[in-house]
Amino acid sequence: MAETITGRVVASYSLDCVVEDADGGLHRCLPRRRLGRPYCGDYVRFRDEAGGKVIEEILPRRNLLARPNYRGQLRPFAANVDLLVVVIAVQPPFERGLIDRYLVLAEHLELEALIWLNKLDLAAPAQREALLQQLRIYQRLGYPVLAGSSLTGEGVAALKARFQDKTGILVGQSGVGKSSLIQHLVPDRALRIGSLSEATGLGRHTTTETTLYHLPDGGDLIDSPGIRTLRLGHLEPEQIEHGFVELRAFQGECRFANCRHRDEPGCAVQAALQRGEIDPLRLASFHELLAE
Ligand SMILES: Nc1nc2c(ncn2[C@@H]2O[C@H](COP(=O)(O)OP(=O)(O)OP(=O)(O)O)[C@@H](O)[C@H]2O)c(=O)[nH]1
Ligand SMILES: [Mg+2]
Ligand SMILES: [Zn+2]
Repeated sequence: MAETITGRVVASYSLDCVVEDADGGLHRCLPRRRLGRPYCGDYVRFRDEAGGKVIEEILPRRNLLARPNYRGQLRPFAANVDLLVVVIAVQPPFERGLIDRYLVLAEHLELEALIWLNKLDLAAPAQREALLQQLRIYQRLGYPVLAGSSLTGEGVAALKARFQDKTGILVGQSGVGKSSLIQHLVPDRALRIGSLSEATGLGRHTTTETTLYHLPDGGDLIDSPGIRTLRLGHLEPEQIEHGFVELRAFQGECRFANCRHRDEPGCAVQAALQRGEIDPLRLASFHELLAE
């Protein structure tokens, strides 16, 4: 029997997927029936058999990202992601609540997260300063905040550098410039799609659901059409609380074990808020997420 080869799923279609081996070779593979579905980003072992290439094993995943389908059910689409880039822009204006939501997701999935403020070319110096000031809270919490423009390319090199040895995805509301940014990060995107179509033998017009691209200077990016609708599935209050890094420090400090940090007596979080140690907008986001 042929040896198994280790590779990574770089494109997934409805039935089969494309696996890339260590030398960059692309292989169209079908999973063994009992295996379940491999997703883009999965590391797998496959075997070249007479009838075709067959995935024998999906190696343990670090995480699995899901998004809702047209019926609102969560469906996985990407595995083994390290970095979540939250894209916001000068225009359309951003809401801090949405940023917080993405950061809770990142903490829940144990992803590194960073914030990229795009379309900086549209802001005069004073407005730039004001916007970055609004985002300073995230830097204080430990999330890198980068800014630039996918139109002029300003700042993009610093963003690229963050992908080194990582698999990242971009999320953010419609119109912030995710697709434009991907053009910068993966300039040979069309070439990649071409060779993937060749590997599947399905022709150039097959729509991949999800694709993993290599950045020229290192690192990978997983892109998927519906990625922007990435959202929190059902999370328990404890999980939401865990997603706010500044609240973790107070775990077990409130008088009541199930304290939601509103107006309960002996609340350590409210006390920290009074001392100015907790940002009121962050606490408001926390309460908003709890209420859903
Ligand atoms: N001025 C300026 N315009 C930009 C920049 N980046 C993108 N745009 C424009 O903003 C619009 C939206 O950009 P897209 O890249 O399509 O945004 P998107 O996030 O992919 O949007 P969806 O696919 O709907 O989620 C386009 O008209 C872009 O040309 C930028 O850095 N500066
Ligand atoms: Mg887009
Ligand atoms: Zn409390």
